[in-house]
Amino acid sequence: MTKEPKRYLITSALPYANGPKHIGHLAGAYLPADIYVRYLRARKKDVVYVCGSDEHGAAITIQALKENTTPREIVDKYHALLQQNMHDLGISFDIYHRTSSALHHETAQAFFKKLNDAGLLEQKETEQFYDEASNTFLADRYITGTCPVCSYPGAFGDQCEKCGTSLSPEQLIHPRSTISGNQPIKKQTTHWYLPLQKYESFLREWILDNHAADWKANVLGQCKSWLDAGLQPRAVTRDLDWGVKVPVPNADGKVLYVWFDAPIGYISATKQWAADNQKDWAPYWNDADTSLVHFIGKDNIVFHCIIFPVMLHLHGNILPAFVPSNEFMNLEGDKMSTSRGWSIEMDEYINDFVKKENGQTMVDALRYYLTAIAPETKDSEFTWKGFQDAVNSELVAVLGNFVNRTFVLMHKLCNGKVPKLHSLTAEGTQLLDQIKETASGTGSLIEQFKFRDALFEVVDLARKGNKFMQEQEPWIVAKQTDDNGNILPEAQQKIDNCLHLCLQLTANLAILMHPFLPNAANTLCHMMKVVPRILEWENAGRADLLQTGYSLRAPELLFRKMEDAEVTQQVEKLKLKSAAVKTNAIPESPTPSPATKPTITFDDFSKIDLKTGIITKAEKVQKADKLLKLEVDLGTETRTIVSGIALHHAPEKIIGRKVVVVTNLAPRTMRGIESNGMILMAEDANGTLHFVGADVSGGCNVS
Ligand code: B3M
Ligand code: ZN
Repeated sequence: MTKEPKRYLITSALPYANGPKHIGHLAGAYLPADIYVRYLRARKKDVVYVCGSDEHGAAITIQALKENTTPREIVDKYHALLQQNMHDLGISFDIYHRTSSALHHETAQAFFKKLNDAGLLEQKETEQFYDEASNTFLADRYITGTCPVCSYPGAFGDQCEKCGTSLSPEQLIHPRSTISGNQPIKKQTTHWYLPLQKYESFLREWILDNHAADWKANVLGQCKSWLDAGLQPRAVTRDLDWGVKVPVPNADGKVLYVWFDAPIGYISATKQWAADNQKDWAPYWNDADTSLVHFIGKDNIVFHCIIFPVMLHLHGNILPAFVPSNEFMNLEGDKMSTSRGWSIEMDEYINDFVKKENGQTMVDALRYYLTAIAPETKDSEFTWKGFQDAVNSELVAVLGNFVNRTFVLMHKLCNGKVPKLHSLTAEGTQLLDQIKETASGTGSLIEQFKFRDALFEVVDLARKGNKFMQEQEPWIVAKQTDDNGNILPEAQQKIDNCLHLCLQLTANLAILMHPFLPNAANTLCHMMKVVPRILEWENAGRADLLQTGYSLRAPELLFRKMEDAEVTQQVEKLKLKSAAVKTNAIPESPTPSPATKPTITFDDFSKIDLKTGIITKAEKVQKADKLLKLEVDLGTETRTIVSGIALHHAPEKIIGRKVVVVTNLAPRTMRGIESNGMILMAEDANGTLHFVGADVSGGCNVS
């Protein structure tokens, strides 16, 4: 056993304040950290949990361009939203800070200056892509092009979001400016670099030798492939005006690279927390007896395991003890993506399930399912049906049911008081042993970051409780009565024994479920009329948590069933949302080379029903800039089709136009209009849409 550290500093990746975040983010970096932190607090450890909004970088400035506003407005708006969402879902940060704060700017500048003054950074002049139309150097998301690895046409200058490969702008095929869509030129500029290649052996020893046994395989694997590929000097500054100014003379127009300043945000958040709570922040970052743990998603591994550790090492700070990164969570068969509309935003979930019901049961339901399917070792998948099954057949049918039966029977058969334990049978002893085992097992799994398994242990304990109750069947025993209908003393003793143990088990469940399901645990405390102090972990495993004779409240609803209709409604909503994004989307930048799709068979092709048609009517759809409502004559019938071509074709100019129509696509409703077909269009390099024509009358089959 390794010695327990003196204190813990837990971080969750700072989300970009450029839009709402989805439940995949929640499952990846926030919920597991929250479970871990709640557990450590229950063990009365010295623990600080920091997070905050990442408010710099191209993610922010490009969103400002899109929303036609300033970066400041963007970060103010989304910082508030994210902070509220996290709070609503029970993520218990000790501080949720922001990187636009003065304290952060000072902290990040001092960090940079210390490295620079010590000669640990290198300054280099290089040629970089430049957009003449907007007078901007193009790095990161300011430049897009085709991914050299997977041919995705919308890859960014720092990463392809399709295949996850890290890129540099030079690697993009057909690079274009995100701002103007133009082809960039090259221009000289000076930047500061972190010479990562000098620290390869330091990293190898620290990660691959020291942590080979206690870090997760997915994290070690990524680190190893970065190291094996050979590390390169990494630019830590950018030519931008939004960000932390580079703190050296004559560096106007230069800011720190967002991935240089953002992780320092963990330090500035700790400083702010300490200032707010009259504490000293320094030992959390400088004392080797601190366990620093970064919870992140897998796309952030290189920053937290390679780059930031080198920065910390050079700056004289401690290194992370663990980086329990998760893989990704997919949604209903596809990658979760806010921009493609294929996502459940935290905000949406809160509006649909939490605010509406004015209760917390659905917060815990989400926390439960996300933990049960957490992508701890490989990608996992959220489905609404799976969510319903987990809630109905585990939370409601096992946990909720056990607690409810126990309370109902205790009120009915024991006067609403904790009955006495008269004697302990073999089954009773076994149950108490199971409680103890679960208590230590759950704790040790949490310590190993195996939250899924830990949660299964807790539910399994409730399952054992149900089994015990089923075998003891106090409701049958209660039928042994005298002539006046009073339960016989011997029978009553049996009932008392059973319910006493079930109540002690319930109290234990409250402790064990608390890190995962804090609301349900608090409701249980209320029902048991105990103060939340009972939830301290050292109490787990005890058989005397509730005093004999103590009167308890009536059972309350811990979890509610999910109806089939809710599942259908949510799946439908998801499809509509992504369809709306598709129709409204204008290409972010012109697509230079169309992506090649995989080969299909003739059978695949012949499933598509293509017919020629003639546009007979065309009008704009109200409040939808990009949509036209068309009537298309297909010879034997006329169809209404909604088409996203309004930016390219005036309605009055396309009457009489001959088109090719996919006629057997499932109908789709857009802006309240049912669209029954799709018109084939060709997109040129500038993103303009042209009709794919056929010079014949309407109604001919196309094959
Ligand atoms: N904002 C990237 C992300 O949201 C970034 C994390 C920063 S952690 C220091 O994926
Ligand atoms: Zn790619």
